[in-house]
Amino acid sequence: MREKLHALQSEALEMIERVTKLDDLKGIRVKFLGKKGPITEVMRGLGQLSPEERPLMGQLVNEVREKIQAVMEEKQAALEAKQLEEQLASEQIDVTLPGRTVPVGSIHPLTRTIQTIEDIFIGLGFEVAEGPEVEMDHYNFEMLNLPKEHPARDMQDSFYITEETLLRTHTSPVQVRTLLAKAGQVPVKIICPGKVYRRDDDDATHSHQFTQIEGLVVDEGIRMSDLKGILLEFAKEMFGADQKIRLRPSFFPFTEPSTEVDISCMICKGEGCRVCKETGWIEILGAGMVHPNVLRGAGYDPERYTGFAFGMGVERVAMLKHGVEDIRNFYTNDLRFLRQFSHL
Ligand code: FA5
Repeated sequence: MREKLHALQSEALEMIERVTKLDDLKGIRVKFLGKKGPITEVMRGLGQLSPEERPLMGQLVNEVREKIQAVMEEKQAALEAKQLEEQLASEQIDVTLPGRTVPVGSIHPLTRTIQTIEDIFIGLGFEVAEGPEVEMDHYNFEMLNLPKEHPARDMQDSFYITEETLLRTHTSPVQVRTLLAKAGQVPVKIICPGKVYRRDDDDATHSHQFTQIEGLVVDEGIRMSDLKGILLEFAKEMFGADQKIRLRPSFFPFTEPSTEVDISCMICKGEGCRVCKETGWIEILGAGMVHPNVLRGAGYDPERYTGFAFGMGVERVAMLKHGVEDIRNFYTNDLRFLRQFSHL
C-alpha cells in the first residue's frame, strides 16, 4: 500500500507538472482526489488494516493528499496568472486610435419650425393647446357654423372614417374644444399645432397631409386690428423686421369678416417665382373675427365677447423661411435634404 501511495503521488505530481490548461488541472483533481479516486479508495480501505498499521497508513495518505493538493494549488495560481496576462495582452487598447463617429440625428425642419412659432406666440402670451387628429364631424364642421350639406364644406375635401368621424381637415376644431373646456372663462389665448388631412392633389405647394397652427383669442373688446398687430409681430419675428404682410378679403364660415394673409415671397424677393406662382406673395394663413354663431354655440355671449382666430400652414412658413421650393421635400425623407437643417 505504501508503494502504491508513493506511485500515485509521483504520477499525480508528474501530470500536474505537465499540465498547461486550467480545465485539465480540474480533471487531474477529480481523477486523484475525487470521491471515486484512488486516494479516497485507500482511505476507505484503512478500516481493514491492523490497529498498528492503521495510524501510520492514515498519516501517509493524508501526507500524500496534502502534497498533491498543495502542488495543485500552486499550479492553479500560476496558470491563472498566465491566463490573465494573455487576456490583458490580447485586449490591449490603442488609445491613440481615432474614435469612431456615432451618427447623430437632428430635429426635422418642420418640427423645428413649429418650435420656433410656438416660442414666438408663447412670448406674446399664448398657451399651447392640443386636439385629436381623428375628429368628429361635429367639431370639425358643425360647431364651426358648417352644418351638414353646407356648400362651404367643399372648400376642404375630407377623408371620412365613418359618417360622423374624419381625419381633421384643419386645426379649427380645437377652437371649439378649447372654448367648451374654458366654459365661458376669459381670456382665451391659445395656439394649437397639429397635423391635418385633405384630399388635395400633391404639388409644389400642396400636400394631402400637412401641418397647421391654429390661433384663437377671445375676450371683451378684441378687434380686427389686434389680429393684424399679432400677425405682423409674428411675421417680423419669424422672417425679419422689414417683413410685410397683406390681408385679402376672404370667406370662412366660422369667421366674419374673414381674411387670407400673405407674406412677401422670400424666395424671389417679390419678383415672382414657382413657389409664389409669379405673384411675389405667398398665402400662409386664413383668419378672421370669430363668427357669433361659433361663440354662441360654445357658450360665449357674442354681444359681450369677441375674438379672432387664424390657421397657418407650417410647411408654407418653413418653405419661405428656408427657401424650399417643393413641399414634398419635407415628406420624402431624403437625408441630403434633411441634413441641410441639422444646424437649426
Ligand atoms: C383653414 O384651414 C382655416 N381653418 C383657417 C382659419 C382658421 C381661418 C381660423 C379662419 C380662422 P385654409 O384652407 O385656407 O383655411 O388653410 C389654411 C392654411 O393652410 C393655408 O393658408 C395654407 O398655408 C395651408 N394649406 C392649405 N391647404 C394646404 C395643403 N394642401 N398643403 C399645404 N398647406 C396647405
